Amino acid sequence: MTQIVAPAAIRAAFSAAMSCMYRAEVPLYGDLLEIVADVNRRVLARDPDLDRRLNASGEHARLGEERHGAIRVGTAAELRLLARVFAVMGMAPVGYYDLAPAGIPVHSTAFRATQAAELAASPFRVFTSLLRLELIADETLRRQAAAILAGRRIVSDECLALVGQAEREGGLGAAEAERFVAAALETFRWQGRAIVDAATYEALLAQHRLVADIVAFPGPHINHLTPRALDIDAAQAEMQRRGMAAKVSIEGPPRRAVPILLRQTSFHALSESFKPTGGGDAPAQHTARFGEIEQRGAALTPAGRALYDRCLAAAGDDLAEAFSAFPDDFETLFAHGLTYAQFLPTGRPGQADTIKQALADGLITAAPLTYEDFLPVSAAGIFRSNLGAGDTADTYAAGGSQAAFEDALGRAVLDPFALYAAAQDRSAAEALARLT
Ligand code: OOG
Ligand code: NI
Repeated sequence: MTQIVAPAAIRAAFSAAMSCMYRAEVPLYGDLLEIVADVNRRVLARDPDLDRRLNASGEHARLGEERHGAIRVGTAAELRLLARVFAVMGMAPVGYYDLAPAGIPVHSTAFRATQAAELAASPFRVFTSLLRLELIADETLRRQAAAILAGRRIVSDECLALVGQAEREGGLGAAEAERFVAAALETFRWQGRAIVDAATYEALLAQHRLVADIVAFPGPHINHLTPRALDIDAAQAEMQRRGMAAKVSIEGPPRRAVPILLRQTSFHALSESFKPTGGGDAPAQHTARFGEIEQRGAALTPAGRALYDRCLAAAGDDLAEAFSAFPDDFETLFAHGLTYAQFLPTGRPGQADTIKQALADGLITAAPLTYEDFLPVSAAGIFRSNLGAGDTADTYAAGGSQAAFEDALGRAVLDPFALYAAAQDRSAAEALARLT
């Protein structure tokens, strides 16, 4: 019996392979990695408390490797296939995001690890969107798009065989895991060629840039890979100093003493040449891929999220002003039930039966639990920054539905709030157990 490789190790290897590939495809991504590593070094040097906390939670070690990617698929069958590929790496679909209100004809989930120890080992996440073909207005084009999608194979036979083997045998041995990473990587590579002719590409583009991006190519090329910065304002300033075409504003909450949820900024799509089928034509240009950085803060409870949504809705020009109603010290945030927490022993000897008592006695400290997911409003902004001007369609009246998405996926998505609550409970039990 060969030794099974831990899914976390396969996930980490895949994340590293993706990073290497994207760096070669989009060299500016390499600059982003440099900027973020530099900013993170400086932040940790000036903030020893944060340095200690990230060490205790296991996030320090993962920081340099931390990134999320984004892909888009065309059919339910493709979505299910990728769910199986991600499952080999210990990644499950978490959350549901409807982009229709923002005029983007997709709905989405995020594949990621779900347990604290798994996230510490490799937090790699992939925001995965499913095209809603029914939103293509032109019926002839809709049918044509469906036929094109039905004819493509986004996962190689070798990869599929390894997925089957992992499912049957409960995992992969070292040699198979290595072959799996290499084979799975190919699904997300930009191949520089379309599977349609130039006229069809233009027709799809005229429908919606995203429709062309999803339907016209051999597979779900990775469209960005995002490193995690500990100070996104500093990273953004450095991007601008280097003359990168960074977006002016940062998506998400304002800068705060206790960062919450997720702040993101991106730089514009690059134009890349590709070959349409049919030959003869000069290479065409497609803008699909871009760069993004993010800063992750505290995960919010449903009450915290509701307050966040109210603040965001109320925000006019002054985001900081709109968020003045949101407490900004962790003790208050946690006491008011707005954020989840993780519990870290302080090192003082003592005994306690409950977390409350341990906190009161100073045996344990509460610290923010990091948000591991995405934000639909920010995601819409990220999608849009990637579409040319004039592509910003009105909202689609037909909103998506989680039930329809889950039907396509063939399973339910996991509830992020339940995962955070479970992580908090587990952290409490572990911290108490370590006291004695
Ligand atoms: C995904 C956009 C969403 C994020 O960070 O919110 C996203 C896409 O453009 O395919 O990646
Ligand atoms: Ni992103």
